[in-house]
Amino acid sequence: MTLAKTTFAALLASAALATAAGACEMTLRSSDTHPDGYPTVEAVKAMGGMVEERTNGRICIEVFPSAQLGEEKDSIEQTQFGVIDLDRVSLGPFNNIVEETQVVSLPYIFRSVDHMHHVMDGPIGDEILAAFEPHDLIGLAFYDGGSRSFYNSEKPIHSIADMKGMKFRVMQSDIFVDMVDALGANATPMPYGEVYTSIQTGAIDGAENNWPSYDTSGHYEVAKYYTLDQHLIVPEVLVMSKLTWDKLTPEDQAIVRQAAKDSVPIMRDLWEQQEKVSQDKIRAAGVEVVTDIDKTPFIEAMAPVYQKYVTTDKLKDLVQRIQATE
Ligand code: GTR
Repeated sequence: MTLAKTTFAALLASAALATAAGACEMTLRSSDTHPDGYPTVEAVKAMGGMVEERTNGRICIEVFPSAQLGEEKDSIEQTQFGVIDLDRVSLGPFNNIVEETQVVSLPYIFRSVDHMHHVMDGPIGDEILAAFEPHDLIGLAFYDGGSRSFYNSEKPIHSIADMKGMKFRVMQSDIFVDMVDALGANATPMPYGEVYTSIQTGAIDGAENNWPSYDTSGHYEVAKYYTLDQHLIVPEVLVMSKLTWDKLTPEDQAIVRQAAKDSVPIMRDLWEQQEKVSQDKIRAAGVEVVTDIDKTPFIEAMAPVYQKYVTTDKLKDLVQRIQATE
């Protein structure tokens, strides 16, 4: 942990030096919905440090946090068009674009974050990264998004029965709409940036997310009941516009790809620290956290979602291989 922090600081320092020297021939603009300091934002900055160092300052990365370049669905389109060069996004908003991402966005597909790492760090992860290319995107690396659970402003949820009729925001993906329907609640897909106000005004009762997002979005201020049903472990991805990629020499492409891979352990280390910090902050703020939840009925309720989405032989095979991964 100390090593990663030291490396990270050194990378940022070398990036600052290269930038100060004004040597960047190409500056890649990278989008993230999260604020400065969030693990994904800092990981892409660290990647930028590596890219600058390894290209002798020719290629730089500038991270635009807090959805400055747009909400995720729009930022994906902008990246496909080459307006944005790099985009760090959850796989959720890709579900309606890149079919293979649906499988790793299914509720309870991963048994744990470790299981998700084993799958995404292996051949299945490589296949999914490659699946972006026909959609004008280059999949570079997977990041973490912890596990997502429901929170709301109304009451503590102890069972599926408690969810009946409640309104939850989900990411803009059909799978998550069906997931919430299967739990007897109503789903409203909407951009992340609209969730706080929508809970505050009562347009929705709540949403679902991991500890760091629940914290940094401020949603815990308006939705004070969090139930750790952990229905989703959705990996996150860093993609590059294929238009930008094609402007790079093969050598520079290799540098960018390797730097993205090298930013993953930094991201995981920062993530582990942030999860603890966010959890402590949220509990200290008086949020009621329900931990004694029986997940079995939640898992069983997902059968129709699997039936609806896992239809082709390709997707069935992917699900089987994920389940068979230790
Ligand atoms: C976060 C994720 C973001 C975004 C957000 C959301 O956990 O890191 O990329 O997808 O959730 O719910 O929109």
